[in-house]
Amino acid sequence: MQRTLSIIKPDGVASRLIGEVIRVFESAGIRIAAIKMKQLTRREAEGFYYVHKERPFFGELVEFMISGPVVLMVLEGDNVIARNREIMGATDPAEAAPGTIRARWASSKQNNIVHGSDSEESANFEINYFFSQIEIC
Ligand code: FUP
Repeated sequence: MQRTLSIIKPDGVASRLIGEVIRVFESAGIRIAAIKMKQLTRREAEGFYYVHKERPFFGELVEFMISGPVVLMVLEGDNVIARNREIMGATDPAEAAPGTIRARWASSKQNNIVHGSDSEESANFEINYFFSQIEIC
C-alpha cells in the first residue's frame, strides 16, 4: 500500500470541480486517507515548490497557488503514486491523454487543476509538509 499527496489547485476549486476530481479517484479504487481545504500562504507555497525555485515560472506558479483555496488530500492504494500521475495526465493539457483530469478540465501548463507527487521521496516530503500523522486515517 502506497500513499501520495494530491492537491486540487485554486482553478479546480474555483471551477467547482472538487466533487468531480474526488469521484475520479474513488471510481479508480483509490482511498482518500486525509483531506482538508486551505488557503496557502506565500511562504507555504514557496516551500512546497522549492525544487522549482530556479525555474522561470516559479513566481507565477506561487502567485497562482495562493490565488484561492486548495484541497489537500492524501491518497492511498496500490501503486498510487504512478496511478495518480496517469489519472491526472501530462502537465500540459494539450499533451494529456484523453479522459485524464487535465485533458478534461485543465486550461494551461500552470492552471492544470491538480498536483500529484512524482516519486516516493516527494510523496513523503509533500504528505509530511501538509499533514501530521494523526490527520491521516
Ligand atoms: P507536474 O508534476 O505534472 O505537476 O509538473 P512539473 O513538476 O513539471 O511542474 C510543477 C508545476 O509547475 C506544474 F504543475 C505547473 C507548473 N509549471 C508551469 O507553470 N509552467 C511550466 O512550463 C511547467 C510547469
